[in-house]
Amino acid sequence: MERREVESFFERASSVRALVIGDLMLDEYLWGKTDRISPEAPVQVVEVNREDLRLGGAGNVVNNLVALGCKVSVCSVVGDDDNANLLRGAFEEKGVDLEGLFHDPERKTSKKTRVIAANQQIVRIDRETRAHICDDCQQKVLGYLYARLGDFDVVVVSDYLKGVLTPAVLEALCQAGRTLGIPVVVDPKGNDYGKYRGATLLTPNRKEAEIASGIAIADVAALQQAADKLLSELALDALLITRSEAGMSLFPSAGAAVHIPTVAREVYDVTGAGDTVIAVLSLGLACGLSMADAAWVANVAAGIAVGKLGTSTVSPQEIVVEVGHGLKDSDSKIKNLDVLTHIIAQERARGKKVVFTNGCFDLLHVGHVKYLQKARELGDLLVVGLNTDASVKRLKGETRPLIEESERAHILAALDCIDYVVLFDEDTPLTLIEALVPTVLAKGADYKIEDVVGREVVEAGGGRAPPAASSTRSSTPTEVVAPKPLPAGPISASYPSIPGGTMKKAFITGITGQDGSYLAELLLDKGYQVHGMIRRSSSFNTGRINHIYRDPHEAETRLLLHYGDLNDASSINRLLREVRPDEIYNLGAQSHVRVSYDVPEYTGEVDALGAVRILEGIRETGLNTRFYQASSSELYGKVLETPQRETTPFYPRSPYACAKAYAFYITKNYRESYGMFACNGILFNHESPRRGETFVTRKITRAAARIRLGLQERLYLGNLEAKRDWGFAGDYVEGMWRMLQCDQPDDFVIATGETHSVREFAELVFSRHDLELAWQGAGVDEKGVERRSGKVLIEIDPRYFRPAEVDLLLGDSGKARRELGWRPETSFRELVAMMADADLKIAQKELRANG
Ligand code: NAP
Ligand code: G4F
Repeated sequence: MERREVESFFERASSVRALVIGDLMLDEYLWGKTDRISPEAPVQVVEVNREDLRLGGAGNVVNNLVALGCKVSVCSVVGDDDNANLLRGAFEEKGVDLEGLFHDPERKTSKKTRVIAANQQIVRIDRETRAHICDDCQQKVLGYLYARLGDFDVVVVSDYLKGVLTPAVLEALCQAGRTLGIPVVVDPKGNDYGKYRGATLLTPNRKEAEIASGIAIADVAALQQAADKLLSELALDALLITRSEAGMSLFPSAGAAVHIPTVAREVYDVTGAGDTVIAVLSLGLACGLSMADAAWVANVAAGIAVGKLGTSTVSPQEIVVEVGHGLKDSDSKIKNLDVLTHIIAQERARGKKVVFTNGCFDLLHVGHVKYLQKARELGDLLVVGLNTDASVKRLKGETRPLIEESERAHILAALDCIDYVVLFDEDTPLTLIEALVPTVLAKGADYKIEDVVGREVVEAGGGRAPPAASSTRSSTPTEVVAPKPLPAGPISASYPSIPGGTMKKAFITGITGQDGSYLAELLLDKGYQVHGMIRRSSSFNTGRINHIYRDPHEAETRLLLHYGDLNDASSINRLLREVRPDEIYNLGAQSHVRVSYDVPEYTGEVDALGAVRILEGIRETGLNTRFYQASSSELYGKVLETPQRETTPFYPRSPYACAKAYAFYITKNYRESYGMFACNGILFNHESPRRGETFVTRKITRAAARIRLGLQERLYLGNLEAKRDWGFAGDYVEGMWRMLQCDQPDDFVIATGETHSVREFAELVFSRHDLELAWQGAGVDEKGVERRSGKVLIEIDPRYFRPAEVDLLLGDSGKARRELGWRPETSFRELVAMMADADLKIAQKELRANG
């Protein structure tokens, strides 16, 4: 579907009348913390500090339809209690018609209370009646349906097996729907689908379809078989099977199946996505879309829903925006301000730098194009505000413009460097700038900075004062203003100058490691002279930095390596005296948690005492050096709070974490005792194609690629349930550097705010190689089996279990985001893809080398 079609589809939504019939519920969430066991019984005591009440069950479908803009009526039976009043109140607030909502004093209104502490659901308390509604209520429901069904454009059936949808109600509904030509769309439950016979469309998920059809769905052929069986047995018009990350498949009773791949970019929360699917799908059918088109839009909506935490609805604007992303043709680049405001808000939330410029662009010439290309280089996307014909006339006189606005917009949109074009009718683009709040304003060099319209808006949004224009050419704009590379606040304006020159000197321990190599690249890029400490080894260990290393005899070499060891204070002191660095990054460590159990004393020597050796060295040599200590999320260990932040207490769980805890506190102690500029970066797991091959992510990406090419049979793993907040190492070294540029030293968490299990990581990586995993067995006997071939690809080896495990890490990097302007740029899925693809290339090389 074209974006315009999707837009016009939603324009029709406000005239759609939808009936939702089914089991209504209240979902109550009690959030709290737990740090003690009750003296009364061996159970946790939860101190509740937040409560939340939401519409659940069929109520969430109502939520979704309301968010999409339709008029919604509800038909259901609830109790005659306080919870029923709460439900009524919530619906009335949304303008939902409740004529079909009946009360039975003998029933309890369904309420599910979930108690959640430390990100874990501890208990769920259900208060509900699960019996069929009484005869009297059934008559009321049937009476309502017979009287009102003809008023609706679509009926959505949301069944949770709580008793509203009796066989008699369903039969009457499906029959009347057919007679009146009203689509009846069912989200089914249970094993017996016979009661849905005659409905228009059913939307089971893969597992539900498997159970209902009695056919194991291991591949697309089995999926088709199951669909055929259900379609013919239930006399449906179509069946839509949702398949999680594999997308969804639509099986019309006549015609070929349509398989729609998922469009989810990042999956945070799948709860409620099914309700979004059925709501969008039903709206589509009510508006006269074909089943395939309605399913396509529902799939886009599902992709958005799973990318959100805690909210279960999706707005038409979000869907239009998402469709626009997929169709970046020149036409789709031209937006109205409402839609663009939404897009830009999302892009900014993703950390993208948005550049804005404006003009009449009548008779586009090469000067314009060069200027626009330069402007685009200042950020991640460029928005052009284009004066309408009327505003050009006012500004330039009656004879202008020579080219009318829609043509000018299309010419601009055809340029690669432009991402969006938006027309404005006012004399200045201030309204646009206020709505979009771009990160960078670009203007021609002939403008005086103080005259740039919207400058204050950008600065208030965090931008910096623009530099003075250096060019005076007026017809060819070349100068740009108001870049926002770093937040103005914490970045030191008075960075100490380096005696004898302006080039800053950094000293990195652990430069041959993953982080060391990315940090060295970053600092060289920033113009630093970089000194790295390396250990003498019988074989080369500089593989990760070979690409940036130059012969020191060459002129202008800025990367210099020195032998030394964190276990050898004399080497550290000598190097500090010789190099006299402005910044030290202490990344050197025995960094493997599992290995730290094998070499606990050595780990303490390097990871704990190594840090104090450097701090003492700085103190003794009297250098004014800034110090970064590579602290770790492992310090949180058996977590006492989720998400973990700077104030969360530590609970280290391994010799590695204990050693890092010492290094953390000694860094803080030298800061407080001697006023040293010393910072701890509490970094959560970060990975990359350069990650050591025995850390779990790299172990998986490497093995999956080798298995794909037949170089390896199987992968042995430990605890599949462990969850980590995995980011990209290339993003994280920027955070280290930013910490040392602050006015005051401090400690910062660096994390993505997303957590995933080892199992999930493995599934994604193998699926990237077209190897879909199914899990069989449990505990140490669990196996990851390839669905198609039935081959065992993953087994558990208890050797990789840890004596004490860190189960869940999830970081809150709010402080770093606010005070350092740092944020992760790479999503979890991008990281997985990057690592999987890099290891595939290595495996292909290996295969070629093996002949
Ligand atoms: P890595 O790849 O294992 O690199 C460790 C580096 O330390 C290597 O260059 C290693 O040199 C060096 N090293 C080991 N023992 C040394 C010694 N006795 N003297 C001097 N150098 C020594 O680790 P990484 O992933 O880059 O992590 C960098 C730092 O961040 C480590 O301190 C780690 O504990 C910490 N950290 C990492 C993460 C993460 O997820 N990656 C998260 C939080 C904290 P060789 O090449 O000679 O072995
Ligand atoms: O990849 P891992 O070895 O990393 P871990 O233990 O989280 O430590 C890494 O991150 C820390 C930051 O939190 C750093 F401080 C530290 O230096 C290092 O970079 O293991 C991740 C999880 C663990 O729970 C582990 O039990 O994966 C589980 N796992 C399951 N099977 C495995 C395996 N880990 C490894 N290494 N190998 C396995 O076969």
